[in-house]
Amino acid sequence: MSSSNRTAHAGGVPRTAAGAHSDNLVNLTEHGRRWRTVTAVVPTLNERENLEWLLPRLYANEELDEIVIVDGESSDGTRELAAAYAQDSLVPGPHPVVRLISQPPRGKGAAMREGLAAATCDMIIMLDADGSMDPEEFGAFLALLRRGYQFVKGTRYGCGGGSDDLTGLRRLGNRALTWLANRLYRQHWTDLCYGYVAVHRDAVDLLGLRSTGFEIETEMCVNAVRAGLRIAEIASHETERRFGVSNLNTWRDGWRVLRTMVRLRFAGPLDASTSGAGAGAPLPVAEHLSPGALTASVPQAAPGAAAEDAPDRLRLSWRAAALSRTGTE
Ligand SMILES: Nc1nc2c(ncn2[C@@H]2O[C@H](COP(=O)(O)OP(=O)(O)O)[C@@H](O)[C@H]2O)c(=O)[nH]1
Ligand SMILES: [Mg+2]
Repeated sequence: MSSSNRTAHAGGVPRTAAGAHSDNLVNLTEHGRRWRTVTAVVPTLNERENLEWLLPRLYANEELDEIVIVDGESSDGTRELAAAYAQDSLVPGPHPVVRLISQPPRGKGAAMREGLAAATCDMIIMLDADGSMDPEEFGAFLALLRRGYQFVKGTRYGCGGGSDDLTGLRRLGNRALTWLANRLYRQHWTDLCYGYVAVHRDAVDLLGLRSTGFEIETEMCVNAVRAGLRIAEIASHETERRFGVSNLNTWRDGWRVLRTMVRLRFAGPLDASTSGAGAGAPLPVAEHLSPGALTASVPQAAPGAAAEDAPDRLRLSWRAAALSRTGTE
């Protein structure tokens, strides 16, 4: 593994890995002339109460152009709430376009792959629906993507990072798995199993993702190394899941993470020809939902975003109109 794959740690300020790829970083001044669009991908499995916290914040987030929600056939009203936002977003306005995809609950990895394949913007941010990851941190992730990194992973360790959610056992397991990943892939990561990640759309096609479960985060990280992507870590604070309980099983999913990182280390070069968010194990058939009979409605004034105060964002109006014209919703 060449040193050019070393991750740059960013507890607020990026540090290039031993100057290994600083030459490749984008000249920010020059880049500032290009407008790039952003998709948030959110997997949901019975997260209605959490979505009531998260969705208004995403909908009002000025960084976002598109929100892709991949729902695992939730039975608690998650789907209806997401569909209400998808419906509302068809009207051009100062908000992102919301797209809802439904698929059988085959695991977070399957949902993420579906969401990544559906995302249409230049940059993609992945976050959980449980309200543990704050959209206020988007700017920090995106700044590193704009700076030229292709894969930016959040870390709950180091200066500025933290977690109110990790149990002692999960903390210990994550430490051990991160240590092993660093040995196997010659990295300096501080956090392996954290799903707050941002990636350039073009790089998604190089990751060759095949996971269906929680090991997807590990697969993304190690395949980013195998694909030779420029990787950075950024400090992030994970709060407790707001409602409900985690779907993760510490022992079962820890084992899957371990197996994945070891298998991929000795799997030879990553075959880009079979790469792509939809590559690998077949995905269950997903339904791209049109917002039909709705039993939920979008709050009129999303917190922190009074519609009349919102800036005129022509690009969003254009995008919403374009997507509705092509019948994507
Ligand atoms: N669509 C879909 N989402 C899932 C599935 N399993 C978990 N998720 C979502 O993945 C995210 C992470 O799951 P979570 O239970 O919070 O795991 P933790 O953060 O590791 O404790 C949450 O937004 C879940 O709703 C699934 O089978 N299908
Ligand atoms: Mg969570």
